[in-house]
Amino acid sequence: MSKILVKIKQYSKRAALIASLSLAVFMGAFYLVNLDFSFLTGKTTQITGSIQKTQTDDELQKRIGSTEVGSIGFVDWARANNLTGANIYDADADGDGLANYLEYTHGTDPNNVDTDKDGFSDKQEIANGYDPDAPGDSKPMVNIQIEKIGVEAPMVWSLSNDEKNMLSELENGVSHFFKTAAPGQNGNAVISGHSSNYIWAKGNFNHIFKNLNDLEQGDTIIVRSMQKNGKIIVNRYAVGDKFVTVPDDERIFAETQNSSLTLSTCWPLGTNFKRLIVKAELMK
Ligand SMILES: [Ca+2]
Ligand SMILES: [Ca+2]
Ligand SMILES: [Ca+2]
Repeated sequence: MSKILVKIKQYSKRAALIASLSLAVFMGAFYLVNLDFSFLTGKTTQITGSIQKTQTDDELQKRIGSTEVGSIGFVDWARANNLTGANIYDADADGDGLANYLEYTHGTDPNNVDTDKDGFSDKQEIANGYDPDAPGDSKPMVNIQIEKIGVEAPMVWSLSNDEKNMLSELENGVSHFFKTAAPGQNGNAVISGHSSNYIWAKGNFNHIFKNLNDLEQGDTIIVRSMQKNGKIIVNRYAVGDKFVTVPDDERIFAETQNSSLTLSTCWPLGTNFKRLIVKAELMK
């Protein structure tokens, strides 16, 4: 091997060593500056800081009552959306009728009247139980939980008052009466569930409300709505009245100013002569 070739080999070895050392120093510096491995894992963080807070701050809590949302904090969200001004919670930046704090709660765009661009404003969708961040007639997935009586069931949105339809819906959970208020909205949300059924009846929810009569004033009912954008809106209701009545008692569907919940089941157990009704109010 000529002397020149040996020298070239030595140089390239040194160059490779310098290159790897520089890369190591660069990676180290990059890590120190970013303190973040997301460039390795491919994960990106949209807004640094209080990601995935489960509790909203006190000011927001006053407005949303018992509702909880898992999300970034309101302040970070407001900053990311360029919301400024004194009345930042109650202001309505895009004029769609939905105050900023409600846009935050539902994960909608506070600077856009119609987040999912389906022709219906964010406010119209929420007031009618539709998912404001999923186009068309998509509704959030809703689940009802009443720990005291062991209830944990999906809520099926009825598309009509047809009894046959409702019976088939009750195979998949509890049933939300057509055109009654959406959970969490102002008005009366009416939900029915089986207390008993024929032993050959299909489905896993044939006795879901069999212990409804054990509920007492002040007991908690939790209704969770899950939007397509991942927002889970948790509404807590406190039990008020409870009574047994005929199926067409107008008190069952009576409208309310505030957000209320009416649970209905056939009564006495094993019959469908009467209804056991439990009324609850959204906790503030
Ligand atoms: Ca708005
Ligand atoms: Ca909006
Ligand atoms: Ca819309």
